[in-house]
Amino acid sequence: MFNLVLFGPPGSGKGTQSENIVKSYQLQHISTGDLLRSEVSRHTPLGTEAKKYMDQGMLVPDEVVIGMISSKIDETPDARGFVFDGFPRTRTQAEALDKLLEFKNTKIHLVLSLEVPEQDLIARLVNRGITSGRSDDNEEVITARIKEYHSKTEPVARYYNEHGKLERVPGHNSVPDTFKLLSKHITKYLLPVA
Ligand code: B4P
Repeated sequence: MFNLVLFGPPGSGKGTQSENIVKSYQLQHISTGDLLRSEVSRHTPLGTEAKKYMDQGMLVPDEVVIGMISSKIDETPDARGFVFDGFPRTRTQAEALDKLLEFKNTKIHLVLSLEVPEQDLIARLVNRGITSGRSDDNEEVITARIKEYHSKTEPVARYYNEHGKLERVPGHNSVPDTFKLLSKHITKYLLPVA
């Protein structure tokens, strides 16, 4: 089993690149953003709670997200591996993920951090907001999301760096060029299937 964390600020391309990675390497994709948006659109109690935070650009509480991840991993016990997209976003989530995976006799093998200048992040997300209908893709909420990233999520990169798992990858190039850079790191562990 090979488990990858795709890390980076809002709009760095985690969702975009995850799609390519899961196709090429036949891995399971777990995106906490997608899972939360699905709960919101189905008006579940979890979704109603999460929406309050997401609409303000704040992180959803750790216990909500960790519970969701645990049941998602259990859905595909025979997976070749997982791509965690947008998770972990706090040190508490990172420690919880390590424990969950240890319990399943596996671990995080690699963390790829997409590095993109802040002005590009804002431009991408504002642009997406024009068509996405996402309530968190307007300039005010985007600024709050980036602030939340610096205060709560950046420490996760330090955590993985201390464990020797972090690789920083430039993410400001085109989608295919960025995918090539990410693939260089992944193929040290796993060969592409497609
Ligand atoms: P997410 O859904 O994870 O979204 P994101 O960080 O904004 O986007 P991502 O980095 O995936 O960018 P994307 O590829 O889409 O989070 C949304 C919210 O959910 C959070 O704010 C939080 O409230 C909550 N949440 C999620 N996970 C959580 C957790 N673990 N704990 C607590 N709360 C959590 O790309 C963005 C845009 O850029 C797209 O339009 C794309 O087309 C474009 N793009 C991508 N790559 C490009 C490139 N190379 N060049 C040009 N444009 C590019």
